[in-house]
Amino acid sequence: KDCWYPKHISDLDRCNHLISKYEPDLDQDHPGFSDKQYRKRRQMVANIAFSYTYGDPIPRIEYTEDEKRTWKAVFDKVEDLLESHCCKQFRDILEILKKEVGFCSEKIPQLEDLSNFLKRRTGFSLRPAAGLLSARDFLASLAFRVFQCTQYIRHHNAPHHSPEPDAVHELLGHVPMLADPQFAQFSQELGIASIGASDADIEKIATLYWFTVEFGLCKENGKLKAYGAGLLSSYGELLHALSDKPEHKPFEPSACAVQAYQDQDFQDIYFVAETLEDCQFKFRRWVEENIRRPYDLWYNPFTQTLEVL
Ligand code: H2B
Ligand code: FE
Repeated sequence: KDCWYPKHISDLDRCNHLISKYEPDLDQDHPGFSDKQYRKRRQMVANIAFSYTYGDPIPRIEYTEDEKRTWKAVFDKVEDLLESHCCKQFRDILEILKKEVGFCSEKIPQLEDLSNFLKRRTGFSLRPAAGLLSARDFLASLAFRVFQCTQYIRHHNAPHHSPEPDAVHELLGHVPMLADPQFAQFSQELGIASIGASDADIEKIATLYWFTVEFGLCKENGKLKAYGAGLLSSYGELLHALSDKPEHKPFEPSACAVQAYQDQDFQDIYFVAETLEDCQFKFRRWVEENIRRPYDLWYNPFTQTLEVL
């Protein structure tokens, strides 16, 4: 049977299905569970995402002192590891973000400003998301070069770990990488591969996303570096990932797509790409050989529409 998928970028207004997992209202282990004020704030920020529709400017948030301290704590720590642990693409774009958008540890950047930055760099844009989205909705948005981005900040009692995505992770980890043209193309291809895919194939593409975009490592002059956003926004896991504690496997899509993983703690396994280009080419070949669809899709950037060929 044919399943619905977004055809035009504005159809992403319907791609906002949340997965209820690790939310402060529901999970007793969440650091914000017993903090009424935090939960109220989360609700307020979530409402911005719920009422957002395509084309709106993203409302600005006045972040609290607690939230700003959390951002600074993570930003400063990651910056200490920038040269030794982070890939060149990330390092270069962080410089540009500092110059052009005033990216710094002292203030939390606004989604609207970063979205405008990305539009000029790679045509990516951001739209606010209320929390963890279903893999299908999240991946579909990437096909339109749209990144669904949370806007709330993790609880200040646990600045260095968040079980759910938050704005620190998205803005520090994902946004710089999406400003790299080749990485932006790879991200969109992950998205296009997911359109109309079976649930089983979505699972595989989400797993590939996990071990690349979230937790990918690559080589640089013979040394390991991180390019995954889950690492680039976490001092602790950056250290862990490049240490000799976890297992490092060469990136190979067919093995990676079925690798079991958990989202509670540091990963035990990381996949290492020769280069980001190599990762993209291997993924592209894997899609051609493994994802079967009765039609071919092309994204028309002039009309921002997915067209059946
Ligand atoms: N939702 C949100 N809001 N941010 C993410 O980074 C995210 C998501 N990642 N949903 C997705 C799931 C990813 O883990 C894969 C595609 O399942
Ligand atoms: Fe992420």
